[in-house]
Amino acid sequence: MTYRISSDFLAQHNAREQRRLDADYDALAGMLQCRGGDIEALVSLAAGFSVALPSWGVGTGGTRFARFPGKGEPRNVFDKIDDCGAIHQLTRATPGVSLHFPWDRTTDARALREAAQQHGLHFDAVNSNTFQDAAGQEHSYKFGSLTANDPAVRAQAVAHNIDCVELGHALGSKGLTVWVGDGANFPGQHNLRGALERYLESMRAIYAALPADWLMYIEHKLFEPAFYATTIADWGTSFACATELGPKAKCLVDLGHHAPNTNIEMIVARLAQFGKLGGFHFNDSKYGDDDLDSGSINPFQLFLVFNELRDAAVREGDAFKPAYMLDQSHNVTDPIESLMTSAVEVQRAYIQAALVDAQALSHHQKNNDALMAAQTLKQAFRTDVGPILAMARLRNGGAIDPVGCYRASAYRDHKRAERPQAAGASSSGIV
Ligand SMILES: [Mn+2]
Repeated sequence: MTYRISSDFLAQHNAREQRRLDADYDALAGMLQCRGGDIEALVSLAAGFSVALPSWGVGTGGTRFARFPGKGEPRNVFDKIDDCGAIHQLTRATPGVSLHFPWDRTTDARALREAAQQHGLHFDAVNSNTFQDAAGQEHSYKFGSLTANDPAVRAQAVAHNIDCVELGHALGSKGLTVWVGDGANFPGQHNLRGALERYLESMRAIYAALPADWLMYIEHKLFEPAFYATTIADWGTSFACATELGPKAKCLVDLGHHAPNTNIEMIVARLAQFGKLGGFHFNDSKYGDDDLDSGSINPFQLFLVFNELRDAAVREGDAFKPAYMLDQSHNVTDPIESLMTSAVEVQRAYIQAALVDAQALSHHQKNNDALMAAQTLKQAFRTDVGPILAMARLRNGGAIDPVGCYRASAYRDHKRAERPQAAGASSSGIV
């Protein structure tokens, strides 16, 4: 039996934090009441929010220079599920796990499904991987996968994606996220139009294999590993491909996959307007695809994204359900602490956006009062909704202070003892 934080330990930790939370909560409730807000409604909203964990995120990440492994890292997908379980236990906001094949491949889907259920977890979208060569595969992806010139390489990449769908289906997943690094490093290396035509032909074959209730998420990224021309570089290409493929194909926005200073909230608004916003990979960045913790660099941008999602939800109603996933690489922190903090940051942006006075905003927009419109957003963004999030966690059986509770439990030390270093241990990656 592997170590788990006991419910008694969690309850004792919460008992020590309760007084401070109650004081903060009462103060915030009073403040919101003066503005005509209802804190209980916001707690319910927060309690219903969830963002999926990336299985690859619980291992220490790395850069192309080096990886500095942490102690007690997960050695296989079952260890990863245990760590995801601990994150969900304390945050109560991360019931979904997004797997990555072949890193998380298992021959016993039933055992994996049961392991997840024991932690109250389910499987979110699965991710295919044709940006590196798997051990023993016949053809190399050095010159592309779904867009490769060689039809045998394309066929292998298509077969891998269909294999991911079948594995995911056996695990109860409902979606496939496809990101390919395909592209060119030199002008002239690719026929730019021809590469996209081959991509679409490959994607049509994968699309045809999707179960009826599945979605396909097309993830774009500006550059890297292709440094001259990436085939699916931007949301426009992603949108065109999703439109070509059909209603089960949608666009996935990874916040780090744009040029610096790109207005991502506007991309979100466009995709939502035309029914193609499939979901998100949340992270933060300063320079490129940095995969830093969500909300750690530009929390205002995250808030503005959620402000557009709030607007879209009002317009589209219950049918509007984008998939929320984290996609980060943790190089200098304990991945469990980073993922807990990040899930809370995304949840925070969601609740801050819910605080926006939509009526006042609309009024200021109609009156061309730019200053007051901006102030309306800022007022919501500046509100410290921490006590709302903590109360939602507490009522859902989680921790008032997830990182504090995690550290006090010495979870990582237990795992260090349980998980002796094995060859080919933790798989993690940047996608
Ligand atoms: Mn991603």
